[in-house]
Amino acid sequence: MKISSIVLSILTYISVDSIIAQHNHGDYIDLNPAYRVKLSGSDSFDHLHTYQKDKFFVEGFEFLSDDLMIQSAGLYSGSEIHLISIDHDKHQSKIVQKATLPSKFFGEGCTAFKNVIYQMTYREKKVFLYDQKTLESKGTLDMPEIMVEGWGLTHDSKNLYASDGTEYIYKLDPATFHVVGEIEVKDNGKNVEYINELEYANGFIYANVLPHNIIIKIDPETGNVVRKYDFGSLKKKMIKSMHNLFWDDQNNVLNGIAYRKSTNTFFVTGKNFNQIFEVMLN
Ligand SMILES: [Ca+2]
Repeated sequence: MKISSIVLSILTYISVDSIIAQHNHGDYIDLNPAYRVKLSGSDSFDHLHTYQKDKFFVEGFEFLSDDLMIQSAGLYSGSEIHLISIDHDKHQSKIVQKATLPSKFFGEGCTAFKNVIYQMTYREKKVFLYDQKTLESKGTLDMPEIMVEGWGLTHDSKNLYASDGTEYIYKLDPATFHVVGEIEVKDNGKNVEYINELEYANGFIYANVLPHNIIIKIDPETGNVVRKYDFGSLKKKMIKSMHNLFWDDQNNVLNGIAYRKSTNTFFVTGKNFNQIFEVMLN
């Protein structure tokens, strides 16, 4: 090989590698804080109630009915899918049923569509399916190649929507989990990467953004962020009440948004949070 071709190969390698780093479209998402998007500001919301909950590494959160929720709990050797009953008078929640993932799978976003619960995995490229009532296994599907990892999941009346840690939200066919469209999320023209847990409500997609305390509201037609809600002060109050000297603020981030139709409110939680905040987003 001539010296010039060696130099060319090195240059090609470096430039391809840096593009991957910039767009996070490598094998895995780079969690280097230097790549993290800056988000600030808050639109107003009303904090209505605080519900107590058991602490889990929450990766998915959604209402099945008025007083029953699904929750996906992550981590290797600790991943589960939960049915949680909600007591709206006592403001308490309780796991009433659960299924456990094999230890080599890390549970991620979950959603229920036509009586089937879908639970994605972080880097294992599999989606686990369960019967919505019994949590009996309904098999698995493969995640699309284009998705780098599995992060958040939600649905509208026709499709599922999944995030993979990049600035993209993929629209999926529920029968096959194949990509049928994509949304590129932008805030004032700048890509918002690290899109995490998702919730579809009233024509918009609400999303957590790692590692922020901010929930963004996205117009799925344009990908534009139209509202931002900062939960930093509610989280701080919760941490104070926990009296936990070893609280890991880096990992215990806001993650988990569930829309309750009957009250038009959102139930918001996070990784290892012992509370759910019920809020009205303005
Ligand atoms: Ca959700």
